[in-house]
Amino acid sequence: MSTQFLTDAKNGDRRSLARTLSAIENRSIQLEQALDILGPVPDSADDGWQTLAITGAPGVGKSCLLDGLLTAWAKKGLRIAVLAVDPSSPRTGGALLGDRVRMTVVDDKELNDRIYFRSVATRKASGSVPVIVEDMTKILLALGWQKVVIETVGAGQSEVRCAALADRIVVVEGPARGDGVQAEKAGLLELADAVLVNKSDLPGAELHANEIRESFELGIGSTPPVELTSALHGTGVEHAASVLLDLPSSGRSVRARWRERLLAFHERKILESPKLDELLQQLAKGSIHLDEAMRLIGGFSNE
Ligand SMILES: Nc1nc2c(ncn2[C@@H]2O[C@H](COP(=O)(O)OP(=O)(O)O)[C@@H](O)[C@H]2O)c(=O)[nH]1
Ligand SMILES: [Mg+2]
Repeated sequence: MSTQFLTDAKNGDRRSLARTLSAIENRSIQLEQALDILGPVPDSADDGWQTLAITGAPGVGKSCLLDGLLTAWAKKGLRIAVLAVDPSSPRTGGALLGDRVRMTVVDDKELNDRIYFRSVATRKASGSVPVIVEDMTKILLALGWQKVVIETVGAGQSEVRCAALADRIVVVEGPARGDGVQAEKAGLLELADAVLVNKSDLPGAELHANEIRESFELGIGSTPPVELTSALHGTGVEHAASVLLDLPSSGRSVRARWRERLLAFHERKILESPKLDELLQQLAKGSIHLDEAMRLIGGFSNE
């Protein structure tokens, strides 16, 4: 396969960038192969973040909010790429199209050379979505995008793992629905370096922000910033943009994040093992046990 598109992507051609990401998405090239041509993934230049996840339930306003945040960051001169991950929708419809439609910044002639938007069609993805998203993120950083933002819904293991790839995690919430902070939500909040309670133009937003602050105070460790925003009216969005840009990693989230990354790493080893098919066959026949299968996959220490 010709790798001219990699060279063109490196020279700033957006269509070639799209093609590069598609090749990563459908596994027709390996990350290492691409990085040989693109050059290495740079280390973070300062102690700020290179990757940020925006996560939360569908419909809370992640995409609208992200549009406002990107506008504020692009105005500061930052070059930012977005990967919008949506498990439920084919590329031609549903929320994926919705995510792109919300990104008015992409159509802003003053700012759009600093923004790149890409959706990840997870239904089409062959392989583990967090692995694909991780590789795409590395490609974007290697190509000189200063920051990569991953938008992902905060339900389901695969989506939480996509979020856990990022240096910082922002959880977006909506106004109170009268059920307080449920255990399921608490699990996601455990990963949060900041919480944005969006739709502050609707009743119950302030109440929910307080419920979240209280639930953090009951837990151990530091309380991350909890900010109110209205993406619809732009209220609080610029403030949130500056809070997020300088956001430190909350000590509490670090362990939770590494737990997710460890699990993802483990999964990657299994899914990418050349022995996987054969081992699944043997497991199905009952000729080996799970622990033997794990041992045969290898790559795990303590053997
Ligand atoms: N009232 C109100 N509606 C909002 C706000 N932000 C987003 N929405 C609406 O919420 C819906 C879902 O927004 P979207 O950004 O697609 O949510 P996502 O699924 O979390 O990405 C859309 O109809 C938005 O117009 C807000 O601040 N206030
Ligand atoms: Mg969205």
